[in-house]
Amino acid sequence: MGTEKANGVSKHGIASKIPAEAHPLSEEPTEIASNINYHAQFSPHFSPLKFEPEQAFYATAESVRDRLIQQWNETYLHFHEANPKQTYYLSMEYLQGRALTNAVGNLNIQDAYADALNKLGHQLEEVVEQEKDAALGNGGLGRLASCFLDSMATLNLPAWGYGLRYRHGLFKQLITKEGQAEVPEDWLEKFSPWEIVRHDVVFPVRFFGQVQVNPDGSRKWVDGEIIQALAYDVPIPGYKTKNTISLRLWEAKACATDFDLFQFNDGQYESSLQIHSRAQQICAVLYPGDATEGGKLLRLKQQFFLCSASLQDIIFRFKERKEGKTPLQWSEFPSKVAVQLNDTHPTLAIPELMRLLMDDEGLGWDEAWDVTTRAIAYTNHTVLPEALEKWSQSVMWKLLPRHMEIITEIDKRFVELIHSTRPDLEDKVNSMCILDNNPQKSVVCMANLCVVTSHTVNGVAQLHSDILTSELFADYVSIWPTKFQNKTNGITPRRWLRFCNPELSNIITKWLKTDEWVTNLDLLVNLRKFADNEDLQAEWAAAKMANKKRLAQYIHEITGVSIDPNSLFDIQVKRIHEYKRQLLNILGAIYMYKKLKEMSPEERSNATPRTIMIGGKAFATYTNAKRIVKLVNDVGSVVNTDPEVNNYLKIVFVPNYNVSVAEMLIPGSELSQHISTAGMEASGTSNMKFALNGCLVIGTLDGANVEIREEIGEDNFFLFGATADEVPKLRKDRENGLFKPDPRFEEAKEFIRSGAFGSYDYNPLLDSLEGNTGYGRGDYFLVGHDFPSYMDAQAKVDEAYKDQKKWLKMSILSTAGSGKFSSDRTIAQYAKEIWNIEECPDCRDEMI
Ligand code: B1N
Repeated sequence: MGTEKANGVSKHGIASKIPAEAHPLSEEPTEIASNINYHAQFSPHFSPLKFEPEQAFYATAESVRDRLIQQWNETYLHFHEANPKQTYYLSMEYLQGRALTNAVGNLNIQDAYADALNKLGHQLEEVVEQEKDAALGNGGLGRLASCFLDSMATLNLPAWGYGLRYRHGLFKQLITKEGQAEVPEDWLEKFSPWEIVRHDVVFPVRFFGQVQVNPDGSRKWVDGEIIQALAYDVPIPGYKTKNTISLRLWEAKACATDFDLFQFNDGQYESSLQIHSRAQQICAVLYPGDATEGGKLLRLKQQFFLCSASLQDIIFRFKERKEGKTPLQWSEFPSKVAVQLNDTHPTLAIPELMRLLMDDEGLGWDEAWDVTTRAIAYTNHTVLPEALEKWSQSVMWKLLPRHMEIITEIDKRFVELIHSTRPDLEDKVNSMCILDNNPQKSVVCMANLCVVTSHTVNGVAQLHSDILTSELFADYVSIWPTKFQNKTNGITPRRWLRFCNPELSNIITKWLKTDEWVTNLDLLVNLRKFADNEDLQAEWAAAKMANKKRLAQYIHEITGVSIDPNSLFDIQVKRIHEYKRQLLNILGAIYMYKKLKEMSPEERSNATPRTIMIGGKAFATYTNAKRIVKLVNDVGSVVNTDPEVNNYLKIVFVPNYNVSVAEMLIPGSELSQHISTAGMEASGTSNMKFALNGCLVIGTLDGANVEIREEIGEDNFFLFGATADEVPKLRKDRENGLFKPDPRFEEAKEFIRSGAFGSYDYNPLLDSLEGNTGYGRGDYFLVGHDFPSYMDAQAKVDEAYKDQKKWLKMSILSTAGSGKFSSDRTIAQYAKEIWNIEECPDCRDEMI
């Protein structure tokens, strides 16, 4: 920043490396306080008579935002001049959560802002609580995108995110007597202080219309309806670096000239504004319900809107940076641009790039295909068949006729390639090609389009990537053996340890004698040698206890349930889904409850007291998931008010699980459950967050659990359940009536049937565990098979917890072994092995 230039830059114009800590902030807290005051007075959102925590939040955020904008502008200019190859991450989801703690933490100005707020009569901790979560995502996939942005910025990479500016993010979950209720979320109710509207960045996005064939044979997409994409930029600061990148979110707007003044003056108010209303629908909600045809069309429009606006912007920038320099060579595009597709949701980037290159820029097919295939890469996040996107061909022809021509041509050429080079794959063509022309279906298989086009396809954990290459995409591997990679997911250590758990962070810094672990998480391994040290263990236990108390207070405020900070805090938080098996957790809890009831008071006094917390949202139309939410709540109501056992067991449903709630729960956790049916959870990322915070994991060999167990040591992981290779045979056995349920499993189900938890009809849920065939029936998720080994593993947990010294050692080893799971490692691998981009720090002056 300007004030540091004089002492930060040597006479060669190269930055002298001033340690960031040496210059936390040039201004005095009084200067900052007056800046916050300035915003409180001159950003006229509130009455000047009030300066309550909410106003203090907005004024503080605006003050911090000014700094971000300055760095962000400088970063943009720097990239513009240096013109390095840049990555564009396309994602329909970002789960950013709150931004203030992260911003002041990354800029290393938290102490100065805390002091300044003090002078104004406020506490930073209280002020940050005023911020609403930006929840523009559903779960792991969206949160991963947000962690990636933090790492891209921190690693000084030239990289940007593109997404949509949903007016309403993920719904808010209320728990009523009937179970989950959804209410709309409203993060923009007042406004977001972090976004900058860019009236100078607007692109037209067309829908519907037809293809016009020109006399020279070239084609053009015409007519239909044009909606404007308007950019909102959210600056993303790196940790202790000046590099501040952009998350560009598109909003849909009608053109001002589309307003039919004649109709309006004629009294036809609604029809005169129709196009405005259609534009507003596009970004109205994250994931519009897709049960209806209208809902499906809207989701497809959203996807195309993101892809078209982003690619026009990328091409604009490619041209802008070339201006006045060498002549434009499209073959150079892939050496300046890497596009990463976050799952298949932005697949339409493929035909849209082809269209822009051919129809607008005049490239031939071969040239356009060469550019597209060298620029685009695809990450797969799931092997669940219902999540593999397939779009109706007829809907696509209507909405995107030119793109369907292009997809048809890609498909035709791919089929020809197989015919001409791989006759051995002839019988696989139908499952490998892009257009499924089976008249009953007639769909476009988006994953196949991604695999055929992308230069690289990756899975998100080793086991998942192995399943991709040996099963889902096995046939493509034989054509393109080097196309497939693994990139094990990661999480940002800033948000998920340094900022959410300052108590533990300070201990780590003290024992490692450095805070470099925040950007080099592998250093945590050096904690191993202190794992038996009693002083460290005592400090570790005290930090955990402080976090547990804070969590207990939160749970009491939110649910009215008192929980004992001396009990084992056992947490499972994630989207509610049958494959994630919250049902296994609650059945286990029911079994524990029943056994506790049957014990004598004497026997009971030997039990390990446990508080089981379960949280997560069920998709609004996913009936069985909602039944699970209801069951957990009903079981909790009975257990928590049962005076015979409630000193030994509490069961709490944590409502409205989101990023901010996670930041409270994870530091206070001791055991966390990652218990999906093996082979079904692509990676999981909360498993990494819990392990990093010294929480032990009970889990199956699924997703990233496999690697977590490898890293932290098998003695420090409570393993149970079938392996992924065993699953198909176990399902077959079940179909053939060969499954013999464990009596404990039968007992737990019977207890629910007996009405012990109320009169709600749980039979449909219990029935999903019975019978012998079918997805969603016949215990497809193998809850029954894994139940006995799960209960055995839980018994080991109870035993281990009794030996606190041993437990603390395991906890320390868990943190020590989590270095691999930094998203800095993941992003560095993407940068080197997929994107071929390099760090590009702005060395002209130092940030701090
Ligand atoms: O992506 C995460 C993984 O850690 C999880 O294991 C995986 O389940 C998750 C359709 C998805 N896969 N697919 C989705 C999200 C939204 C949607 O509309 C699918 N989410 C995942 C990060 O790799």
